[in-house]
Amino acid sequence: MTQITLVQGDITEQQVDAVVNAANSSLLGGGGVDGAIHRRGGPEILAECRALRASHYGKGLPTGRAVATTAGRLPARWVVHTVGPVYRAEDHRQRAELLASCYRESLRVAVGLGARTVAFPAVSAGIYGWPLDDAARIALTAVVEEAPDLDEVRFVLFGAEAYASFERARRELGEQG
Ligand code: AR6
Repeated sequence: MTQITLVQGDITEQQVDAVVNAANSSLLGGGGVDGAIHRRGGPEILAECRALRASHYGKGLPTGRAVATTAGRLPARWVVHTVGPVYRAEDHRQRAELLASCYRESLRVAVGLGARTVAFPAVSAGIYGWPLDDAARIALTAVVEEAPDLDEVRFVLFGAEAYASFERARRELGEQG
């Protein structure tokens, strides 16, 4: 059974097979986790992203999808880039489904590569504005429902507030199940 762990820290420092990047559909980098991954991982990741754009995603990687590159100088083997939805209260249900899809698709890509350990940030919960408690609930539910064949899925939360949200969500989901 896949172990789900929560840690407070920096995703670029995780020694796991695959780290997930909260990217945007251009795949050409940005701020937040995306900026940190490209900065620490070096230019090899961006070069692969450009190649993927040219070969498959000329119009950009759609929201809710995921695609992998190598991890450059990061202590991981692969980066799985996924595009979260921007938060908007109006069509919450549809956007929440896209956020869940980011987790499912990233897990499928990672399992397809042969990864045993995968680290996620709180996708969409930064620049894309998703409220942390809700983002945490969606993330944990998606991973539990997908039930991937992995040893560990690690959520790497940047700061005490994000960590507390995930801990609360895990407790609540555990009580339901
Ligand atoms: N390690 C772990 N978590 C981090 C790190 C880090 N090094 N840095 C930030 N976080 P965000 P999004 C947290 O904004 O909301 C980019 O420009 C952060 O505190 O990285 O999906 C992309 O190119 C927050 O809790 O991603 C897109 O344009 C969470 O990671 C856009 O931002 C996600 O925040 C995507 O926005």
